[in-house]
Amino acid sequence: MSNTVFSAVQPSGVPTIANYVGAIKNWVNLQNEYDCIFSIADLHTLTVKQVPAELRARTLELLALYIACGVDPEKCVLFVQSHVHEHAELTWILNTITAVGEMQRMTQFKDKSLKHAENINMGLMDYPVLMASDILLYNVQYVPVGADQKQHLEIARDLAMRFNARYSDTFIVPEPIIPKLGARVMSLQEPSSKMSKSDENVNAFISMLDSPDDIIRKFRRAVTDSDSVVRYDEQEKPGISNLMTIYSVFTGEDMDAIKARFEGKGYGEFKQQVGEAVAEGLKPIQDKRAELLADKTYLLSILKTGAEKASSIAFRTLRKVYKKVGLLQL
Ligand code: ATP
Ligand code: LTN
Repeated sequence: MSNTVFSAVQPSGVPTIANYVGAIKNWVNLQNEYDCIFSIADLHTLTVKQVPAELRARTLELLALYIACGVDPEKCVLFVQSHVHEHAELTWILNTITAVGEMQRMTQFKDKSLKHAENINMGLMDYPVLMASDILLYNVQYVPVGADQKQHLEIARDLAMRFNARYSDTFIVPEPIIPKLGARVMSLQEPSSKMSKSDENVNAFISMLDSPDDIIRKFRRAVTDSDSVVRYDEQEKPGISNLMTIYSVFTGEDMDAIKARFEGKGYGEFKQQVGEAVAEGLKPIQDKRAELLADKTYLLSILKTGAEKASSIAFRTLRKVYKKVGLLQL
């Protein structure tokens, strides 16, 4: 049993509170108990068209955000996926045991193919195999992610088992850690779909960089039902339930306490309070991020150390894999 945790976020836009609540915030809680490796999945973002200079800038900005959220570079390995070439190499090997059909059935592939119909590239279809390689290279036991990544984790597990069965025991079969609260933060404008940083409607998400005024305004405009009782009910009241979840994550109050607090107060007051709690929670993160970004040398030094540590593990795993599949070693 390994004690290692791995996760990553793509530098594909400005992260939202959904990425924070569903992923990054939970990493912080794991770093004291586990050997944690957190990556910036830049290769994954290339599956959708990017502006090169922006991608480069966002990569460093995402590192600053990780640290500003409380991910400690002294405790965790932090690195950029493309700095460790073994990710792409293991992907090639795992591709040879992956069926085209199972990739075509992936929910994210189907969604993104509809959204980017002009650019349905091989990488988009192969996305889950690259993600499996990220995880399997590091002999990882746990992968903390939001609920939307569960299907990709299943693929990583299947590929680990398939490889082990075909070539003898090599990979640990990883398990997802999906938070009880906030695993699927919903859009503020359409509570039936997930909050996503690439939504065209900026009112649908709260970015980690939104100003207090924007945050409060977006929550005030959030789509809810026409009732006026603050009560958790995902089926009947998806909008309010989503706001309660966000409020709960940011204040630590449970659903019963929230319901009692807003008894008889109406939605206007509730939405205002959610906005204020989120704005207050994000302020120190935003300040810290700005401070970190002023020192690029420091950020790059973290990535250099991270790449070295990650490479030494990845190198050993890939060498073992190459040997098992029959590639001649020098
Ligand atoms: P994109 O819109 O570009 O596809 P995204 O917002 O879905 O991006 P990712 O970079 O794909 O974000 O995901 C980073 C992490 O955030 C993953 O662990 C993912 O599960 C989590 N996450 C993404 N969206 C949500 C959400 N709505 N609720 C909870 N967690 C989420
Ligand atoms: N596909 C993930 C990001 C990601 C990831 C990983 C998460 C890339 N590689 C490995 C966990 C483990 C996403 O959230 N979109």
